[in-house]
Amino acid sequence: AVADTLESRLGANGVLPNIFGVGGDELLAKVRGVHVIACGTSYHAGMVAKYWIEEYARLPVAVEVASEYRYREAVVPEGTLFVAISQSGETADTLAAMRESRRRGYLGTLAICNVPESSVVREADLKLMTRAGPEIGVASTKAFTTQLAALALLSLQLARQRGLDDARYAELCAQLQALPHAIERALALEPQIVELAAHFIPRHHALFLGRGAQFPVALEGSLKLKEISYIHAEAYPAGELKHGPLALVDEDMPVVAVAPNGPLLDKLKSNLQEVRARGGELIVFADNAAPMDGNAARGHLLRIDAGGDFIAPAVFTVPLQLLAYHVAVLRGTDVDQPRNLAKSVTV
Ligand code: F1P
Repeated sequence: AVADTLESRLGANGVLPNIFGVGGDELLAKVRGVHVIACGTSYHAGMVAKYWIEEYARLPVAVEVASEYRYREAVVPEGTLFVAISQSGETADTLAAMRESRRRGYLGTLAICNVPESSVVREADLKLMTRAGPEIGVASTKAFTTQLAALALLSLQLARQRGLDDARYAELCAQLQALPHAIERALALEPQIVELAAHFIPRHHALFLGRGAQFPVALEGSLKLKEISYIHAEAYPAGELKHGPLALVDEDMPVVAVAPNGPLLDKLKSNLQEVRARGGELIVFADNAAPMDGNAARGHLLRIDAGGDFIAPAVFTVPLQLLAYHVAVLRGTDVDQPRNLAKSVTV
């Protein structure tokens, strides 16, 4: 699905022209800021995009759940692009937010969506379709990774227009080209993840930690666990631990951490140390290149080839999705049709 979403949109020299629709590149060139509006999993995809667009395109990005956005008087600076992300394109709050945005003076609207004939797509100025195919289950999985692929294309296009240097642009494009393979490698970790899933069976709660662009990935991992296994899970930026959640940590609390390589790794390791000191059971998904020696390696450590800093959030998502899936299978819940949830929330 991710390969399909990138196909015919990313060439050897970068993002291909007008993939957002006729006149799309011209409109994007005028963008001075971005508001992303979405619900659930799609909202988490938007949170990842905030890190990408702010870092590479140096544009301010606000991300908000659609159910709140439409009930407050948002300030819209000139040149702001409204981006709606929705798998179904029929989520009532997202659609209503997009309609509300029309009277708030945006530069234009962009829909990132999986269903071409949906209301959100029909009503948007620009569109970039994800090509996830039909989602069988209620909980979004490939919808999320394809949304990240689409948002990565948007981030690259904005970055290019905003003067990101050639070498970095080429390197980011190469990472994105390689994303489908990196996801395949992550999927191959399934046997190890089945073993890790067993640790959640007698448990009722779990904590997920991430930093930077991996914080939304931790949020998404915790949402998947809640949705399909009914285990209460919370996600925090790891630096927030000592501001409250650390009080929850004891030997009954599995703590899942996403540890990519990079400048935040040392900070994350000291956060993990705080968990360990309180007897929490650590399950760490760490990049192959991240030094996790000595104390850092204690607990359960699974190595992942993230394929680069840019695409790492999409790659780290996969083992967290697999973890939620296998915990749910072991608990005997219906992974495709979780209780109380609907695929498309249209009212
Ligand atoms: C938003 C969403 C999904 C979730 C569930 C309920 O849907 O929160 O992320 O998995 O299906 O709705 P959408 O706007 O992305 O279609």
